[in-house]
Amino acid sequence: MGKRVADLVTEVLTKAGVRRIYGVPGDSLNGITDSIRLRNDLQWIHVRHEEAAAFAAGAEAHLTGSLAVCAGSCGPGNLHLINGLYDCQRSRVPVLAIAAQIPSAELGSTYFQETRPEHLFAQCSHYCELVSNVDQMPRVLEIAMQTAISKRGVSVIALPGDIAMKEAVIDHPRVHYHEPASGVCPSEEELDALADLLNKSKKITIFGGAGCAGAHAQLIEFAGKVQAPILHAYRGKEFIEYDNPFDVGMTGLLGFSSGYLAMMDCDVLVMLGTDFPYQPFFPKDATIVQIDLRGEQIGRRTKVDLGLVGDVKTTLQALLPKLSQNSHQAHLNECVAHYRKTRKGLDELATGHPGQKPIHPQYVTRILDQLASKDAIFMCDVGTPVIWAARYLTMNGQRRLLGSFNHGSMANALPQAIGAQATFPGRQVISMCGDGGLSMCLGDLLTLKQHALPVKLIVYKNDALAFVELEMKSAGVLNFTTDLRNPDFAKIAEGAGLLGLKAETADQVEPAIAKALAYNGPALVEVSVARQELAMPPTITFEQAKGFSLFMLQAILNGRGDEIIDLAKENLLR
Ligand SMILES: Cc1cc2nc3c(=O)[nH]c(=O)nc-3n(C[C@H](O)[C@H](O)[C@H](O)COP(=O)(O)OP(=O)(O)OC[C@H]3O[C@@H](n4cnc5c(N)ncnc54)[C@H](O)[C@@H]3O)c2cc1C
Ligand SMILES: Cc1ncc(C[n+]2csc(CCOP(=O)(O)OP(=O)(O)O)c2C)c(N)n1
Repeated sequence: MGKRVADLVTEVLTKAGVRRIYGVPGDSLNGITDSIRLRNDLQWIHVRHEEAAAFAAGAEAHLTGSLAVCAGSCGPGNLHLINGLYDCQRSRVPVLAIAAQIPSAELGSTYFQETRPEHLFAQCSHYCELVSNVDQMPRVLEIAMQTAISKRGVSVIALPGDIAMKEAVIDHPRVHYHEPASGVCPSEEELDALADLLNKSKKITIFGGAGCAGAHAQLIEFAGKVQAPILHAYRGKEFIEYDNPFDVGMTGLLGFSSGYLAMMDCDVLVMLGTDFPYQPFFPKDATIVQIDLRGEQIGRRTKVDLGLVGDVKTTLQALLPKLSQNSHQAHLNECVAHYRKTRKGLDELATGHPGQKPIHPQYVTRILDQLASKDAIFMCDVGTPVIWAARYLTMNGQRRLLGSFNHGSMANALPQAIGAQATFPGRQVISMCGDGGLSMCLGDLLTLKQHALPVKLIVYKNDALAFVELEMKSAGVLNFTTDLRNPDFAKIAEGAGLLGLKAETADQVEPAIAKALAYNGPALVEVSVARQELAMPPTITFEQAKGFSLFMLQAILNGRGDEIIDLAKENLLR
């Protein structure tokens, strides 16, 4: 027998630069895993839950910009991929999922484990096709890969196990892949209109997002020319915040008041490559310009007065020569001064003294930030770790920061770390885990040991689903269903073959994190942090304030006044 379809799949993938596939095996995947066994240029990363495989592939794709691959066996095996693939699709990272399918002759008979991947994955992919005939290969695979790469998102091929084992008809790759590198620029007339607007405006604010990746120099030059403060949406933090004298932080519920002020108090807001989703944080009266690579993004979140299709770097390069130097500095100075004040206030919360318990999570993150290497890759779980990462991690152009920012799924940080560490074995990879988040994907601690991935996990143990508690409080709802009776995570880590450490008082934080970071292998540090640490939004609206007092009233009426006193102690009386 000549080359099998499965061998053709692995050959096409490796020729396109794919070096590993994350997944869990199963008989419908036997062709693929057997083909990997016969190669020495493709690694199988065996995770313990397929969702972790999809998150791991997403992290690899995010960090490298290149196609990454995950796989699941038929039915439940590939169903488990779905949540992670949603995350990849919403983060716009190129990922191919191989969803193995039941034997092709059984399709349509409600056979054992039968599902319809073409339907199931339709919403979280740009392309999803069943391979029902060997003649379709490698074309369907290549279309899937090309679509994931050029549309930046997920493609799925549903591959019946029997077809993977059949002899391939065409036995060689047909397409040479390269990363899209074309510059997209608005027309001359559009740039002139934008330059006219900016040249006659005094109070301009720039709101940048992940689309500013690779355009740092142009962004800084632009801000200097128009004398504008720069605030960022969360996914833009790693690309915008560093070496940036115009930085005024973030806006949104977990942003800073300085970001909020810069956004609300401008005449012209220039959105650059951001899809920041929260409408109430956009100004109502300002003239709004939006520049995005994808035309369909324009006007999605706010009214837009001038929408231009272009990539940030090319557009700014073409725009800059058309701009005159703005001589009005008051707005910029005011916003930057406000930012300094806000930053100082935030830094004052990041304190710890010997014997102090519970530990402030801000302090933990500050220490982590100080001890982590210059090119560390951080992941933060959805939960309060997103707040601490946004406020206390310092980016520098080399460090990276990943989360499930657009999809907002819990339990992302450990699986994303698997992908990051497998791809960059020599870099420090650090997961900031919630206790709820970690316990949701606990099985994949074992993957760290199995693949010798020296990931460092910092567990913010607050014995609660604390982020939900904050949401409940501001909505005026009493906390319920949010308690966690936690295990000893350090002992669990030890049992799984990791180094397990604990910090129960503030003075134990630094030595424990330092020891974990220096350890030559995977390590977990369980830190007992305050449960009631309030993460105040940048400005409290009347509705939120009302909700908070309502909560207090409810708590007191329900005989839980002690909780209010705790809240006050931890936040107001510090
Ligand atoms: C619990 C929780 C709370 C959160 N709270 C906040 C908050 O308070 N504040 C906040 O900011 N975020 C918050 N987030 C994150 C938020 O949900 C969004 O993920 C984030 O704001 C989006 O960031 P972004 O616009 O940079 O990235 P994206 O949403 O990825 O948008 C990037 C945009 O850039 C475009 N683009 C890509 N490449 C280019 C290019 N080369 N040139 C031009 N355009 C390009 C894309 O088409 C897209 O429109 C929170 C997330 C969670 C989970
Ligand atoms: C898969 C999933 N389930 C539920 C939620 C809703 N949710 C958002 S944050 C959160 C709590 C996270 O708790 P934990 O990981 O312990 O972090 P903490 O906020 O306590 O620091 C929950 C339940 C979600 N976003 N994703």
